[in-house]
Amino acid sequence: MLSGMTDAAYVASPWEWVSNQVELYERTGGAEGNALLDTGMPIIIVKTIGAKTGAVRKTPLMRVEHNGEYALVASMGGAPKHPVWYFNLLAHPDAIEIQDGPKPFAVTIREITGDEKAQWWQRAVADYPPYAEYQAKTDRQIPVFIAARR
Ligand code: F42
Repeated sequence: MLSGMTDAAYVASPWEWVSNQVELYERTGGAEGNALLDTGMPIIIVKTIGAKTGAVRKTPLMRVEHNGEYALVASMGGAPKHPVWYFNLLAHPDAIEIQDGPKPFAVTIREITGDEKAQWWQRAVADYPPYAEYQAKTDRQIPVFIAARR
């Protein structure tokens, strides 16, 4: 566990289907609750620290993995605004953990742009095709971060 994450309290997502998924995933070490609803498509859990509250937040995202790195796609279903966790990542980049299986691990993160983003975007859409629809339905550029194990 990283310092800074030890003392902060966990505050669950106000979206019940999301907080339920996190609870099931953590309780079973990723054996259950590891896919998006009934799609069977795999997810990971990303822990961030709230930009304003300092609370621990846990956000399921689609699993887009390549050579041990993960793309974190701030799509939120193509909503007009970035999800709040995007700002949490920027505010506390040194306190991020990913869970992809039984145990969480600490990661470094960086937001990507240009050719690198284009390449990862292809991977993201290959793993989860609705990302393309989400980008088409919003005016904002959907941010993508790369997370790498520390
Ligand atoms: N969302 C994605 O963006 N991309 C994905 O690939 C994705 C996949 C996915 C798979 C399974 C699943 O269950 C959910 C999935 N989601 C995916 C949804 C994702 O988990 C998030 O729920 C969604 O992106 C919305 O994120 P959000 O951070 O905006 O969450 C809102 C609902 C939320 O939790 N709001 C809290 C609240 O109380 O209203 C605040 C949370 C927070 O971090 N607050 C901060 C703080 O300091 O504590 C700052 C508050 C502020 O106002 O700045």
